[in-house]
Amino acid sequence: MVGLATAFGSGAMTNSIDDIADDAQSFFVIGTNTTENHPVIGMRIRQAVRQRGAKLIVADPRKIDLVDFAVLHLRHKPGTDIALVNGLMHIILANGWENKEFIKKRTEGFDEFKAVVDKYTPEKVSEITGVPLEELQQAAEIMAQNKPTAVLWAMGITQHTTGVGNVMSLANLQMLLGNMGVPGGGTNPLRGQNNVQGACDLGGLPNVYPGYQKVTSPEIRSEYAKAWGLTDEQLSPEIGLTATEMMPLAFEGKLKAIHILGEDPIMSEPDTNHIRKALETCELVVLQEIFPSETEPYADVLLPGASFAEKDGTFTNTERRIQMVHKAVESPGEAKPDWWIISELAKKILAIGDRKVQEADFSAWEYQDTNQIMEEIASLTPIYAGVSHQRLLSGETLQWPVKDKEHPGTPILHVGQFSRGKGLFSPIEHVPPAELPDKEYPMILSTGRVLYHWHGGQMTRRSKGLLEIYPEALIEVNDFDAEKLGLNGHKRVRVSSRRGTIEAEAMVTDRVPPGMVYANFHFPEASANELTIAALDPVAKIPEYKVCAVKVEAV
Ligand SMILES: Nc1nc2c(c(=O)[nH]1)N[C@H]1C(S)=C(S)[C@@H](COP(=O)(O)OP(=O)(O)OC[C@H]3O[C@@H](n4cnc5c(=O)[nH]c(N)nc54)[C@H](O)[C@@H]3O)O[C@H]1N2
Ligand SMILES: Nc1nc2c(c(=O)[nH]1)N[C@H]1C(S)=C(S)[C@@H](COP(=O)(O)OP(=O)(O)OC[C@H]3O[C@@H](n4cnc5c(=O)[nH]c(N)nc54)[C@H](O)[C@@H]3O)O[C@H]1N2
Ligand SMILES: [Mo]
Repeated sequence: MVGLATAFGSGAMTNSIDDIADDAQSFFVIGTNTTENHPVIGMRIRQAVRQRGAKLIVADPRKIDLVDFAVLHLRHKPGTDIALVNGLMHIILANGWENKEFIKKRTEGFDEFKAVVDKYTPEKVSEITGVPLEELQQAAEIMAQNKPTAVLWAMGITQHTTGVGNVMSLANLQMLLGNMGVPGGGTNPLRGQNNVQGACDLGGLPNVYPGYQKVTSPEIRSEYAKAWGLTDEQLSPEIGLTATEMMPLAFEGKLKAIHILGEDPIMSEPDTNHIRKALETCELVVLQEIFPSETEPYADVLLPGASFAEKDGTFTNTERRIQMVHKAVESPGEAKPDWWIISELAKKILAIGDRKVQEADFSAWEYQDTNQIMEEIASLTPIYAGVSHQRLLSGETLQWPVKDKEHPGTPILHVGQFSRGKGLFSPIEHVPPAELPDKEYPMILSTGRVLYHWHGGQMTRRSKGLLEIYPEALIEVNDFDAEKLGLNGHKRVRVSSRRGTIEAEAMVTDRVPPGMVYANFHFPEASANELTIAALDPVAKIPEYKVCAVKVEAV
């Protein structure tokens, strides 16, 4: 999955779990179902509310569990976050609650930004979002009177065609209130996969080398070419493709081979029918997996990877903390650590490739262990420059940037100064989602997770205990809609979009508002992605998993 840049640089939590939990006077939890998807952080928020009276505002179309702990639940329409946040900032400015000194000293672009926010009057915002005027006023007041506010978000903010704009709006809000670079504040995207932060940090994005260094920079390219025994020309100066751009190209027959590592696109990419055809059309599909996933039938070659419990290395968690993992059990069969498979593959490609390869190229791929890989990372990645297995093993807990071997790491980013110098305010306008309900498809589908399962469920559907608790996909339907659909007694529903149809049991609940259903993508027999739309954010290329139009019928 692609990362999202903010006004300050890389997409990462600016603050740490501890300082947020201990020092935030208020929380703005927007588009994160924290207790189900980040249970440790969810627990710390609940404790902060109960034990020291921190004020919690939840902004989520669904009545998630944290709402029980909130002083205010803003139940806005899906895909209206920019309007909502602009509205809150409008009220903050109208009351003079902004941090004038912070804005003057540490930011730029304020006037252009303010010109846009001025247009988002409470009345206009209430109309777009469906949030009552008093609640908008209350939310702005709570944030102004309980500083600092920690802003936390996850996929409810990013998985939209306006994902980048949503994130930038939240950055605007925190700069306006002067909540950056202080304990208990910050912009905090809660990262998802155990090592998605590490994967992004170390170049698992199409536009950057490790440490968010641009592939388009000739100096950076030269540095990497030298380290890897290549000429500059052997490294592409062009930005590559994201996963969501590869699939349409495979579908058109323009992308001929794909190597899928630790992803199950048949379950997790939007519009499954489209993905099936894309993988069928692709001439070579290599799948590097720990289980025969739903994508396995489309693979020409399977490369068995070792699971997290069967290898050594580091994972970087959501608060930029680099942590060691150790091999606990032997891998079954022929499974090998992913790094080993990749380096063997690289050597084979170099050997048969038509580039004039010298012996030196191979040595760049001769790793003995992950300790040696970390040494290379440190030598080429400024934010990891001081990281070593030795330091981690001696008990140091390092959060990047770790600038050198003596540097203690950085629990809070942007103290005193932003990495780009001044923080940039961005004028952001509300744009509606790509597909809204109409006569034929009158309801909104939103998709996401439940506590008991993990994405396509390859791991969690193999766990007996979890399957006992949550054995099949449930679709959340509001009581009001259930009655309209004639669901009394029956519980099965058919949900259709322009792209596909699923059938599953309904869970009749006020967790979803009227007019909206919520489905997960944990079960192949009723996966939400049969229905979702592959509309992308133009910058981050993230799909709009959180909004599409559907028809719901009782069966
Ligand atoms: N149990 C479990 N935990 C997980 C995962 C898992 O599969 N299972 N996956 C991990 C991964 S990779 C990730 S990325 C994270 C995801 O963590 P979350 O983002 O918390 O997960 P989602 O279930 O997608 O929930 C998104 C929330 O956004 C809300 N939402 C939907 N549309 C909108 C909108 O337009 N605006 C706003 N403000 N909110 C909206 C939804 O109602 C929901 O509460 O979870 C991680 N943790
Ligand atoms: N509708 C809808 N779709 C979504 C989302 C949503 O909210 N709604 N969320 C999106 C998000 S945020 C995410 S992160 C994706 C997640 O989607 P995926 O990345 O596809 O899901 P996972 O189940 O986390 O992992 C995929 C596979 O990795 C394998 N695996 C696990 N460990 C290892 C390992 O060490 N090595 C190797 N080689 N393989 C391993 C597992 O067996 C699994 O089959 O889904 C996205 N899709
Ligand atoms: Mo994710």
